[in-house]
Amino acid sequence: MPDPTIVILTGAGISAESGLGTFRDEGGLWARHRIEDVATPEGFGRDPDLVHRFYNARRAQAATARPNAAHRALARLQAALPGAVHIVTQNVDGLHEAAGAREVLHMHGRLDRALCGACAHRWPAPAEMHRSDPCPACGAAATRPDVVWFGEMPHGMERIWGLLESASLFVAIGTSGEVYPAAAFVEEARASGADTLELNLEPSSRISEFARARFGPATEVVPAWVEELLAG
Ligand code: BJW
Repeated sequence: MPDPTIVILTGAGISAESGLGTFRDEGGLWARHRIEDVATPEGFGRDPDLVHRFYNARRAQAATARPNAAHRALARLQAALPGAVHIVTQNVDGLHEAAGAREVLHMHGRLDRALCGACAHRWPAPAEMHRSDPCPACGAAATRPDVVWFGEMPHGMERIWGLLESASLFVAIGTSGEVYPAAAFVEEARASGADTLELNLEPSSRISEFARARFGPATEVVPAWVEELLAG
């Protein structure tokens, strides 16, 4: 049997029980903030102070959040099957790494990184970022959060498409399937012959694309699935 390649896509739902809000659930971030204002380059261009306030608050919240049983179960799976388990996250928090996961692909960037809009230099974000912060490399006052907004290219796409092509199993955890390109990963994995599994609180908008699904809170369904997989 060829070595397994397990590709796991995570979304905001995996961090919900760590106290971090999701985007599209009732009372989620997009119910309280306009996407056009805080998650587009155009919004940042119009009002950088507003966008920095939004991300400064989220960075502060993420800094106090702790990984939950779902993050820990994925780290355990990765350690138990060296080289076989690839975690691709849309989340900008660092909870996978805090749980011990390695080489997590942050396709939508990270809250704890800053990006210079002038020269593309990246550096560790301070707790609070402001538009007047100079870039440590070029000095420009064009500092922005190193996150991927609508209309921008997510990170690591070549590597991710390559992993999906060789995947034997694709698992999506706690993501609504509303945002591309991540929403298309299940089709790509299926086309490459992978088994596909959704783990979510409730069916996502992509549910019909998955071969199998389990529903419930991530802290319950993810550890249970990992346990079963490792038990063989
Ligand atoms: C639980 C749970 C519990 C709750 N346990 N589960 C028309 C058609 C097709 C595509 C497009 C289109 N028009 C534009 C596009 C492209 C666009 C797009 O997809 N738009 C859609 C709205 C249609 N995409 C892009 O622009 C992307 N870039 C791109 O495509 O580049 C190519 C390109 C570039 C330039 C020119 C041409 C082509 C970039 C997308 C960037 C998304 N950015 C954000 C913000 C990141 C920074 C930040 O965090 O602030 O990423 S938006 C937001 O959505 C964030 C998330 O990562 C992303 C996905 O959200 P997620 O994680 O799925 O969360 P929710 O809230 O949606 O769902 C939560 C889920 O958890 C639910 O299912 C719950 O049930 C579940 N849940 N509690 C388990 N306890």
